Amino acid sequence: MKKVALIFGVTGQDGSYLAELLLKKGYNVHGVKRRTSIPNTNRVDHIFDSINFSSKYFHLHHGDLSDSGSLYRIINKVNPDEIYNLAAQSHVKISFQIPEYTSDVNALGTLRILEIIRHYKRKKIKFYQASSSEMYGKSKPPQNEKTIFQPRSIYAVSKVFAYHSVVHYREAYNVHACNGILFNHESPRRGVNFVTKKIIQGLLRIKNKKQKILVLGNLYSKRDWGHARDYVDSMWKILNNKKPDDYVIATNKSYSVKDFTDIASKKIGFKIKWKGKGLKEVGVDSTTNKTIIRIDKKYFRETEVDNLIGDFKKAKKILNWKPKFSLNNLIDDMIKNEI
Ligand code: NAP
Ligand code: F7E
Repeated sequence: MKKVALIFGVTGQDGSYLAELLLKKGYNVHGVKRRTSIPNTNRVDHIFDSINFSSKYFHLHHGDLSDSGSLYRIINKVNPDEIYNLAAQSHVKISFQIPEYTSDVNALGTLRILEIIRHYKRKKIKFYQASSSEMYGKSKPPQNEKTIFQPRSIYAVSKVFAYHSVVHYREAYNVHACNGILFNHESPRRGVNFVTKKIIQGLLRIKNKKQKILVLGNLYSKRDWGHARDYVDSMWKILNNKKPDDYVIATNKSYSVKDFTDIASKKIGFKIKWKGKGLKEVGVDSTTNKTIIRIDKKYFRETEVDNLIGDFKKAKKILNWKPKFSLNNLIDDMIKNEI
């Protein structure tokens, strides 16, 4: 009998890679998409006519994390062995503008699924929760499973609620529930308003004379950036380890937004010279002497997470997981696909 997996957030970056991975492993994969006014399935459409997987084992259902009835209906219909909750309002900056919606989906949405699993009678369902390095906020790097959470946004606060709900349902009701505390991970499928994709897309458009300038926010925050392909692999390993537990998934290397911009621009064929300070800092292309990068305060956050470096020793030891992609490989992959 094929194992059945249900992915909330299947239309997102991670959901689409996870669906491919589980199909390759022989799962019957069900995904939940929310209603949008224009199609939101472009990251998974290829699965339906791929020669690598059999699309007869891939199914989509309409549902929404803010709608308990839809969650109950889908779980009851699909009767899954494993649920991966990757659905979220995942943009940190936007969570400052829509805090209530972000909390409803990210925090209560997770609780809604856990509550259904707790009362589910037909089988024991394993549950994976997409927790985030943003939860560490102000805590100094390197961060591991024992580091305290000091969230700096409602996005992070909502993820801390979800994290603790998972631990609580595991301890109080013996649910096989796990948190993957994933540090930033990117890919060609990354949303266009996250900084890595914005930088690569922007610089390539400038190179091709389709855009004049790339406007960024804080260049000095540091992130531990991995590749989404590596990270979805960890999700499956976390959920399929005998003992349910929580794991940090990261590369243990950290770069600033400025470092990322420098590496990507070199690969794309620019030689950037930085001039000025603060909001007046600009990136000038030395070949043409034109300013191609400037800073705008609208992209800064009210409170920033300054430095994230994940210590993934526990995942390495217990799950035998480690990242395959370096930052260089990640940027190459993103540039190649963007072209
Ligand atoms: P993403 O590309 O933004 O995908 C989020 C998914 O959630 C999309 O499928 C989205 O649907 C869906 N969604 C949003 N609101 C929903 C709702 N109300 N009901 C049902 N589905 C909803 O995010 P990602 O980068 O793949 O990240 C996956 C998960 O990991 C998220 O929970 C994120 O917070 C978390 N995380 C991400 C990172 C990272 O660096 N990528 C790191 C740590 C944790 P649409 O396609 O319709 O928008
Ligand atoms: O910002 C700075 C910004 O939006 C990274 C999500 O997947 O990872 C992601 O959250 C850094 C921040 O990702 C711009 O201030 C500068 O310091 O790409 P980002 P994020 O906020 O780290 C975590 C782990 C998640 O869980 C989230 O779901 O880049 N930055 N200039 C900018 N950021 C954006 N978006 N746009 C800029 O123009």
